[in-house]
Amino acid sequence: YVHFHSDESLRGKGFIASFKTLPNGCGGYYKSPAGIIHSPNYPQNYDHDADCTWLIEVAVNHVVVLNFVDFDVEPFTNCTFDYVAVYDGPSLNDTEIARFCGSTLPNPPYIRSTSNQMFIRLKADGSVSARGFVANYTTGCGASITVNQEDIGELTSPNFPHYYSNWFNCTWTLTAANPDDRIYLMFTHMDLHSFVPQSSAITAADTNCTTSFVRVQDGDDSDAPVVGNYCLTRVPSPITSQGSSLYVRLQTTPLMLLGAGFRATYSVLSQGCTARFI
Ligand SMILES: [Ca+2]
Repeated sequence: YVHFHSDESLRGKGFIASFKTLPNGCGGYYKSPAGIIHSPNYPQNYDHDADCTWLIEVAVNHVVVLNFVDFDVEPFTNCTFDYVAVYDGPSLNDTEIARFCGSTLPNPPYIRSTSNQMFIRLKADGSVSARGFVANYTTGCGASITVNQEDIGELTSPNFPHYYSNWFNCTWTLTAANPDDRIYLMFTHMDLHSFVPQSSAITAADTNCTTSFVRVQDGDDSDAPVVGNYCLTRVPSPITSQGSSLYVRLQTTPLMLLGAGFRATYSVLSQGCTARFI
């Protein structure tokens, strides 16, 4: 993405830039909700001295889930010669989640970021190369979110407002930055549907929100009191936490009907505001 902007006064010569694609797949910026990355030249060997970086960015308040499906990088103790490193954020300066080499699939094969960006680097030295790697990535849902007083954010199911078609089980913890404040959660969309078995041959729509639902709990973990389970197209009333946190869980099953999922906005109420209602 290149943006050129000028104001109303003073002119300059402008700029010239050239570009080229990198057909062998040495890195890139990936912004789609899901995709595949692979090492340069794959399935042929990567080049000596390869230094390739990939930045994956998914929707805000979601996480990147990376899954290696093939892996073959020159092995050596501590991966000193060639390696694939995964960082929890947008650059090399972020926490290194893992570093891999060798010819066995990374274990566990799934690597999750804690925010919506993940950075991956393939670094090779000047001798001995190998086939490299292939990895899928998808958008994972769930996050721990600290909410400041001016913040208004949104939670959505993955791919919202498009139909979901996956098995999700994800949680968001919303915590007010100021422990005296309350979390205010307001649902704007609810569209979750699924079947439940009635007998061996009959299924019925799940009207009790037992298989696909959004659950809100009044606290910061799954032990907190349940405020409600929500599904179908019933948009719940706004929810205010008793303490400074709400815990939100989305569960869907592969046996569901089409649904767009849910959307909610969150913000904080200052303690002075809620105190009047107690
Ligand atoms: Ca090497």
